[in-house]
Amino acid sequence: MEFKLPDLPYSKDALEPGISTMTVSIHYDKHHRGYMTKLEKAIADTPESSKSLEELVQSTEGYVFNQAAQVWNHTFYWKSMKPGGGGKPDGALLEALTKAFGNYEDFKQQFAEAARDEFGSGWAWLVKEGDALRILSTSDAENPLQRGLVPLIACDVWEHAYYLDYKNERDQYVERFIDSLLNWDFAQENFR
Ligand code: MN3
Repeated sequence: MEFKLPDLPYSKDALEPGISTMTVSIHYDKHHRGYMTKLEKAIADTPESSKSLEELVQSTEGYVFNQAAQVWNHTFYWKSMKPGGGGKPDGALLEALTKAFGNYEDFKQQFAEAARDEFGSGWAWLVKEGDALRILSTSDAENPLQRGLVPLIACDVWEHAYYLDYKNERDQYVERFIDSLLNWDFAQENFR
């Protein structure tokens, strides 16, 4: 199947001041698009080229998996943020969050810790396992779909996601992600 890099769900300057136009531009145009280009090249004229992106993520390993999962993860990451995001979810999602973590503040702290403490490059996720929510961190391109989990939110903690704006201060980036960018509407869609 033919892949197309999805458009960003907002303009490149829309996440300012949390994430700069420069970071979004490089991250989307160079990194995200770069994974797509490498994936297309790697699977051209192979049986893999007839699979969907989700199928590739769940059935490949090594180089092809890394490119496919990074395409999928980044598309999910862009949707996990919105201008003027943050705040608390409501309804059933808030109930599930409270059940899993005690309260919103404890969720926030645990998510921030998972994002901060992931050693090297990787991702922090809010996922659904059965009916319960949990926080997961993964290395490199690893992805919750591989483990049969339902991702609700992804935070990219590769250095390219924050280094231009926050230098080595990953925790400041993560705090901004949670407090003013996190798209609870998207989490709610995935929670159903
Ligand atoms: Mn990235």
